[in-house]
Amino acid sequence: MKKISIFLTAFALVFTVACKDNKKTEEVEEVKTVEVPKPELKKVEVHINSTEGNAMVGHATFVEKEGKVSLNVMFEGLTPGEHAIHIHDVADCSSGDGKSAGGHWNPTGVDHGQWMEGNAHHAGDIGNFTADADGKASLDFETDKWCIGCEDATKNILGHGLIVHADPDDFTTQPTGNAGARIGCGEIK
Ligand SMILES: [Cu+2]
Ligand SMILES: [Zn+2]
Repeated sequence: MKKISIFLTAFALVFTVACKDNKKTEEVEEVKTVEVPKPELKKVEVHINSTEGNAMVGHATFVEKEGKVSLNVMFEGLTPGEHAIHIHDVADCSSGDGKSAGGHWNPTGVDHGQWMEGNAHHAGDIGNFTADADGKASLDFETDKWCIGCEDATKNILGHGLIVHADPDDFTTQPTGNAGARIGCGEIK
């Protein structure tokens, strides 16, 4: 009788261990099936360098959130007063005068103008901002007409250039807004 009970106890032990092993295997498999989605890049930082003969610098941050892109820019070294800022066609600041960035980013082929509801304007017509007596300025802008890296070429800001001008945009002169020289240039990429 004693022999049998020892045998049973041993059997029971082996069975318990086997059960535990099964459980462990199942747990590991469950963890494996959990997929962690890789977050898409929805933020772009752009350094704005001065063009030849100018001394301004700027730092722009584009962030896409819930279908809207917000833009914040901090500027230094400007002449006090109003300046235009646009997104131009090409992310290329290699020429000394900023002209390598091309004309205004205009993916839908419309007139230049002031960015407001119901008014024709280029996708890059951000507008004007004002530098203070110390030559500093900041700009905040938000729109649902841009995206960062999406498939829609009429909305995607990547691959374009950010241009700061010597003068303000008059919102009427075609196709530039008569904003004068290009004093700063940044590549959005
Ligand atoms: Cu411009
Ligand atoms: Zn324009």
